[in-house]
Amino acid sequence: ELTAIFADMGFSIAEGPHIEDDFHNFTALNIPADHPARQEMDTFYFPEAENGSRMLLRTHTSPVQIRTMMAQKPPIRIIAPGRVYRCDSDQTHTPMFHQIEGLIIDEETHMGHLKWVLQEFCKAFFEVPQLNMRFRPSFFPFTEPSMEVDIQCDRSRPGEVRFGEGTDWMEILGCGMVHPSVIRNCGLDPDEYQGFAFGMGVDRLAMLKYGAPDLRDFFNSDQRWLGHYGFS
Ligand code: 2NM
Repeated sequence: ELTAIFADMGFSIAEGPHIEDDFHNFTALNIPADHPARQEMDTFYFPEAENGSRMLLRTHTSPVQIRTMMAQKPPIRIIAPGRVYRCDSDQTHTPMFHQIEGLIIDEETHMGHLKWVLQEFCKAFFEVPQLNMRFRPSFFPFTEPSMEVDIQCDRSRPGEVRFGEGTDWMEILGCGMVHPSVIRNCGLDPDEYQGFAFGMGVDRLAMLKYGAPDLRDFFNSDQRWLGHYGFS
């Protein structure tokens, strides 16, 4: 459903390996050596190879974007959906979950394009004709500037969230202009090319849209739960 919305907007679907190396998952993305995301605590590492390097389970789908930028020249317009892995388990985190990340790189792609793409996406996904969005300044090592996006919603009714109305806000995704260092790390000239990227948690979005309280239930295969949420 999510991928189809972006495919209809002209994005190509891109995929990549789930077992990645340090360069594609961290280094190329401008994530410094001492960044907490690199630590054993958050990342599933494989045993060390003879040359000292360690493969890992990708912690986001960004390595797919890196591989695409290294393999082809702009214009690039891709959407990368898929499984990602982090050592985390509680009501809102599972050790395997799904992300979808978009990337557009061209000569003059700017934040106005980013806002339009995300607005069109939100209207399609939440099935409303209009909805207010809020772009809050944030930080990611791989984008500058970076933003988190909230959408307008109404939480005043017990056990129900309505999107596109009301005075509450819900955070749904992160985005930004791709950092010049990331573009350079992929062998492209940041003075020639620029663009934006965004990412969101598919399972978390499903939780919000369908009002399921515990993310772990998505992977328990309980027929009663699947039937209740209309997945049977
Ligand atoms: C996010 C938020 C902001 C992102 C950046 C890239 C790349 F490879 F182009 F640098 N891919 N995805 C990105 C940017 C992902 O997820 C919350």
